[in-house]
Amino acid sequence: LSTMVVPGSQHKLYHPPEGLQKDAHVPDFNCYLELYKKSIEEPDVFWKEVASDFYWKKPPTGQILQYNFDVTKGNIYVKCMEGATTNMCYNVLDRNVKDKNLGERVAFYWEGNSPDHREAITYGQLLGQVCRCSNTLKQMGVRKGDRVAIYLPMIPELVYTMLACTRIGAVHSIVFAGFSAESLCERIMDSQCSILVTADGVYRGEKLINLKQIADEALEKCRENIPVETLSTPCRVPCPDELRLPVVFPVVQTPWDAACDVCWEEVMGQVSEQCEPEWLDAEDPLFILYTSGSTGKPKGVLHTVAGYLLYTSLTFKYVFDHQPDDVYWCTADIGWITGHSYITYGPLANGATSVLFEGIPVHPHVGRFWEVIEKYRVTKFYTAPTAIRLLMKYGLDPVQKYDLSSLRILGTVGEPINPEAWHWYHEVIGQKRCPVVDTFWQTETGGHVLTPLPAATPLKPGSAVSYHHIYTVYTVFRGRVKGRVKEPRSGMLFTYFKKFPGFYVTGDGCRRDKDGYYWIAGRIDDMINVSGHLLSTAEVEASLTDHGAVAEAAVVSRPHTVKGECLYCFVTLKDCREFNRTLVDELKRQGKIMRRVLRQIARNEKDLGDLSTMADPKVVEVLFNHRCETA
Ligand code: 6R9
Repeated sequence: LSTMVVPGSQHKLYHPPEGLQKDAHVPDFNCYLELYKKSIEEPDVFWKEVASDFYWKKPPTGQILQYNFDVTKGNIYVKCMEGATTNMCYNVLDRNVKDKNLGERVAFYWEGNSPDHREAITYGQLLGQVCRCSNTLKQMGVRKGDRVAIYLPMIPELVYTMLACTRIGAVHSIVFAGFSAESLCERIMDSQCSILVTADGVYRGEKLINLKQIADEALEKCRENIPVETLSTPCRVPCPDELRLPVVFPVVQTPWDAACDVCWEEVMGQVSEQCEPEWLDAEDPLFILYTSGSTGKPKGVLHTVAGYLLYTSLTFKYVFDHQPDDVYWCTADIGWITGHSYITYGPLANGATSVLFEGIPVHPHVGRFWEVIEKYRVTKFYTAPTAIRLLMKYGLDPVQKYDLSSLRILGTVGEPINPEAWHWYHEVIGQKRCPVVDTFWQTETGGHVLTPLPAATPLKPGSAVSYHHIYTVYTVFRGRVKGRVKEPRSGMLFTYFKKFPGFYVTGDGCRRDKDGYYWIAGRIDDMINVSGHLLSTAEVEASLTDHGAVAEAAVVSRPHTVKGECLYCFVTLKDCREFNRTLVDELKRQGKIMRRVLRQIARNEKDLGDLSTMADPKVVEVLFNHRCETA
């Protein structure tokens, strides 16, 4: 890789390696400029070409892209491929298996939490499993437009279920399997899901998470929150049923309620491997995913079929310069947008072979990532700066044990990457051979917004993006104004246009240097990015003030060497309370009111089960002693 210092610039430029440029989709900067020009001057021609790779049951009736981003000119809208009908699942599976003859190609190398657990799933097998799951969901009454909550760890069944939803036109709402019962319930209620798909439990590293138990708690909360009469209207009831997964690995004995629990293995065995896809309108909903909102309530982001398909497939192909012999690995969890777009939809739409990883970077040892790269000969690797900073701490030894010579492109996402981490990633992991694509984007945008292209863009370490970037393939980025982009994007949401008419506001601040490179400076709203995950300060403040001792709370961010940012909380206490270690511990746990226990106290049920997560289990006895018998 050749490097040079731009006259007048303090930053070295890292140029794309020639070897990579040879067969790249966008082999050099001029080629990029041509694409860019075409996308701006002839957007319809540009997108028609992208769309021509996919199957449309009915072609679009009008222009491929129609939009208004200017609130002063009427309602904000974006329409992509209006009038067309299609199916996401058909495009990412059937098209690959039948039209492209890729049935035998591995879609996923699944690698479990333990290195001994692995499975290779071909496109053909994936299609079969997805059809079975589709038939199962249909048998359980799920119809087009219904919402299905998915609370699963990183196991193949997660991919089967999400694709099954898209096959039958149901809208999946995936909740990260690390969220609490409260969060799960809140999301189920908000999108009025009729079914919840979960697993018994999962080991994350050495820690066991009892998912089914948490799911049961969440459903109980949901049922408490809806009026009884609603309960009698079956299709409106959140989660009357539950589809349960088998014990994937022997974990725990889970409670079982035959009245509403359904066992995955039993039902999947009884249904056919064939299922006709439901043909949907291009603008029909595809999925809902919740992201933190600055008001404190999670925000449900809805993506629609055609725009999301075109955008994730195009960005995956160009940004990771996808080639047929690649083994691609994105370490995100599918519970986040990165996993939706760049583990499931983008890669599958390109017929890619990916690693699907259930584990964590430090289990059973701190070289696990590098071991997996060697094991599957990974060529493109996509992770978060927080993971890089964590693994940097362990030095070179854990890396040098493994052969990383298969790697060709590295990527990061989720938060700004500091130059120190960038250099370590580039030198130690990429062995100075691999460009680092630092991709800036959001749940709302569905796909990359600002990013270098690996064979076309010289890089500056720590600059989130380069001077020209994929987003400008069809938008104009006005860098002078903080975090604003102009013109539409497929897969884009319809909000955030109020502040600057005609512009989408990302909520991030950014600096543009004299060479035209953008440096994302972090959020300009009340959001904090901890380990690549956005938290709303309002939400944390609300949780703190829920505690009886707290009068007021204010939460701000503080830099953290591994997590990027961490929460720094100021609280003022009510007069009678004293600040001490116990209170601090309580506040850290705040937000988990154990309603299960309170309910049992109210009902005088003495067998309370596990109280180990309570701040002070002794309080239970006190509450029992003061129970009020009369209603
Ligand atoms: C994909 C994802 C979005 C927020 C975004 C910004 C931050 C993401 C970044 C980045 C600097 C990058 N962010 N990628 N900041 N450089 N390469 O993370 O979506 O969870 O919705 O978060 O993350 O602040 O606004 P999401």
